Amino acid sequence: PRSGGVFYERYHSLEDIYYWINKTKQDHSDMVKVILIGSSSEKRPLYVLKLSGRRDEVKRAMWIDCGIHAREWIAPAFCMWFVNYDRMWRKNRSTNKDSVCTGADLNRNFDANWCTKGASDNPCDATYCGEYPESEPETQAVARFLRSHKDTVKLYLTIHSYSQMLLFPYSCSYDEIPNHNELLELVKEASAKIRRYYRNNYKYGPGAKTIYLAPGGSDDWAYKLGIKYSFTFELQDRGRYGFLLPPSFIPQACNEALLASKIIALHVIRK
Ligand code: ING
Ligand code: ZN
Repeated sequence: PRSGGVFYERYHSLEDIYYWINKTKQDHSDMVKVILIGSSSEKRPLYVLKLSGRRDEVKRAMWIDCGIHAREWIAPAFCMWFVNYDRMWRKNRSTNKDSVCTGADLNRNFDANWCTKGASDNPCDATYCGEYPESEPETQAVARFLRSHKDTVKLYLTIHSYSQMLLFPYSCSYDEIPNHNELLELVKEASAKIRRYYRNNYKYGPGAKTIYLAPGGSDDWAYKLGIKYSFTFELQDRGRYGFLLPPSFIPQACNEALLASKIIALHVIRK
């Protein structure tokens, strides 16, 4: 049981629903297609929203129509509710005051150029930065622990998926870190070894340039805390399965990350 916000708890005019269809298509262009299948007797367009997890490849489908009978208002409300129900959750589950939307993006909630370009201050967005830096209990727990162990922790790794990348600071700005070349050499070597041993390609480089500008991330924060070896690994794959990586891929994905971890850890030990 879930609510997508007040919008989904109301009945809407046809005009609003057309607007919503268009917005949904734009916000989720990888999963939602809009198909015009005809027009009503009053010449208004009839649309199908085609939802698919994996880019379009249709094997088995399910049809839902809502509102064949005009006075049954709850029916179209359900169709919108259904489309909005999204199991691909990213954020934590905190409740936001002044908003019905749930969660903050923990990887935008750290104190590293917090909530600047690349994060959102809207609680309904996937990259919502939270109310203030470390406003979230999960962020705070990690930050507190690392602060109290910052002299012993020499290497920080944070693991995400997907896209196959080995990243290092900064993501929160285009500035180069003082030991840029050293970290670049490390991820370059790791990427080359992964290619050789596992025949798989990993991109590498500073976050902002390699993936996108993203303030408030944990690796940038750890770096600024003084941990000079700080990395984000983006594991398999490159988009074929995306977040829904089949279990049969687990061994190779983990071995690739293990190889990269070893190379980096060995370097840190020898320093
Ligand atoms: N990617 C990261 C994200 O939080 C990132 C990219 C890396 C941001 C390092 C900030 C710092 O957007 C995923 N897949 O979550
Ligand atoms: Zn992530």
